[in-house]
Amino acid sequence: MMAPKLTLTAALAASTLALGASVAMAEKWDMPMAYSATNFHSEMGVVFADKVRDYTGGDIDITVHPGGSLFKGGEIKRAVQTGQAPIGERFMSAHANEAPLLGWDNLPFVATTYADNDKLWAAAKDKVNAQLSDLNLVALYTCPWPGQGFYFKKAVNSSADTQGVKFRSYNTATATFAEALGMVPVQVEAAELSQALATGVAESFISSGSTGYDRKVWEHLTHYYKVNAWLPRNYVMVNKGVWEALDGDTQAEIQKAADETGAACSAKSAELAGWYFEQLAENGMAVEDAGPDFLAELEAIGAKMTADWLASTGADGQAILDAYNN
Ligand code: PCA
Repeated sequence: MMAPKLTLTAALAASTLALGASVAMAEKWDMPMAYSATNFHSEMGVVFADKVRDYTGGDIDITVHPGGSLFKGGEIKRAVQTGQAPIGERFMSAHANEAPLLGWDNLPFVATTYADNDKLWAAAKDKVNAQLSDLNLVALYTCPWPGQGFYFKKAVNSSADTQGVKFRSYNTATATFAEALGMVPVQVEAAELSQALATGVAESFISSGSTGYDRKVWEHLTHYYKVNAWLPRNYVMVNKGVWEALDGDTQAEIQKAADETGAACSAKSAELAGWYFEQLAENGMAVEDAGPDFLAELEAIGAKMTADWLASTGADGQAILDAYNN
């Protein structure tokens, strides 16, 4: 009677081991994203998840949660830092209040084309990654929004027209910009933007044509000025501990998925930029270049903002701009 019992115990132990091993192999990762499901950033998040599943042979199974549905935009970075979520996506310069270097892509009129934005990222990347590492994060890929311009519910020719206007900001830099124009900033997530415009909490904002289109802002606003002040980036970040616990092959497979998705996302952004303007115009908005007086004021404010950023980032910020300008 001893032999069968031993065999049974051994068989049980073996199947438990096998079960344990397969559970450990297929890791399920929830990935909170801040912007709407139909936005290209979110669609590319799904492309990334599919590639990761494919390249890792199903070992890493990512579920995308767009629109701030799992964590609100403003909570995603902390969720990933603390490991509440292993991976997530967020607007990088939203974190510049905590780490000024992360505002590298929010410098007005410094890099206003996709090619220049790429060049600036190449100059900033190592320092930004070091900063993210200090925050317990690893960036897998970044992806630019189209150029940023101003939305209003009236024609605006200069700061004489912007005094006292309630302005939706998306980070500290845009709040500073608004204040310099005499506006009154309030920070609102893109996911809550339509509501803020509908209730009069905000009556102006700076963003791409993409977010204006996503949020159907023609229901509340009338004018878009294509200032093209900067092309800010979203980034997909993973918790550093989670990343370092992966074996090298799995890291390489995920990074390959990330590199391909980042390139495809950037190309998609460039491809859609003009199309968004057409949609705003078709829905009745005046889509125009900023007039010379307004533009001159924006450039003067922008130069001061870049100087402030350099003051807050010291030698690192200067090294990024020097590398970019060379
Ligand atoms: N859309 C995002 C960030 C930049 C952009 O174009 C937003 O307005 O929140």
